[in-house]
Amino acid sequence: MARTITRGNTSGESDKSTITMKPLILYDIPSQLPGSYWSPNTSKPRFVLSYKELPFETVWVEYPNIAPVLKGLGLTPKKRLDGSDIYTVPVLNDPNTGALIDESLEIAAYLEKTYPTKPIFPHGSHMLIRVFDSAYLDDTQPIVKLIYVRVAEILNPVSAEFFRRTRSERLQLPWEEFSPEGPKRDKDWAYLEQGFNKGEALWVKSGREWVMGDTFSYADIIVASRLFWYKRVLKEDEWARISSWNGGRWARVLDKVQQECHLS
Ligand SMILES: N[C@@H](CCC(=O)N[C@@H](CS)C(=O)NCC(=O)O)C(=O)O
Repeated sequence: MARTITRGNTSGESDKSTITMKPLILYDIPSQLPGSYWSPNTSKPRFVLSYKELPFETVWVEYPNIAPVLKGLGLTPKKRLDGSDIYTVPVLNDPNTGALIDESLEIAAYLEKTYPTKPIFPHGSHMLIRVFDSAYLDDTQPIVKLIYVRVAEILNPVSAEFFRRTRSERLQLPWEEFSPEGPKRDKDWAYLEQGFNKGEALWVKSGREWVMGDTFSYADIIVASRLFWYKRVLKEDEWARISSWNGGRWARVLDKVQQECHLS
């Protein structure tokens, strides 16, 4: 039956359209930022849904509620390296098919298979993009501690407390020592800049617009989701620092992906 739904977007504007499918449901973590969403992992399915022009709604879940809510949905936990259980978002529920999926990459694969219009794994690139997805995380690790500090600053208090405590436990490091201003933080910035320089070298070699050359794909969403995270949670001067690298490449890359996905 046709129904009028409000399409999920981040600009705060509502785009009413009459469509014949039920909105998909994306589980995400809220923040105090305008538009709320900030997480790199949950922004990936958000980019995909928006790119494919699929209607969706968000269920906001604070950090301490992620495990009970996902358990309640019937999902099984994943295992951390130490063998303990962990539940994570994003999770996507598609009421049109009954599917319930976690892991951003599996959500992307599901959406591609179920809603193939506007492909995100074009030209048979599914397997290559899976490899790209796991390779992409490596260069950014040291700076993640500064990002965590910034994340705690934008979360709602109930999530911020949980986030600080659990990250401190997982990294076995007192929160105050995550990213003290000074030589340690400077070193992490230098490492991050090196990582971006490597990315720049690849981009220059390719000389093309997107990771796959002239064709937009999920690989661009992977790149953009991390940039988006930095832009959202870092202080203005910190994002300005990243934007100034490589002739302003990174702010441009993020802008272009956001435009392509109609997502601000
Ligand atoms: N590999 C997962 C990672 C998801 C993930 O780490 N999600 C974080 C939020 S960005 C989470 O839910 N963490 C729960 C916790 O730390 O308790 C994916 O790509 O979906």
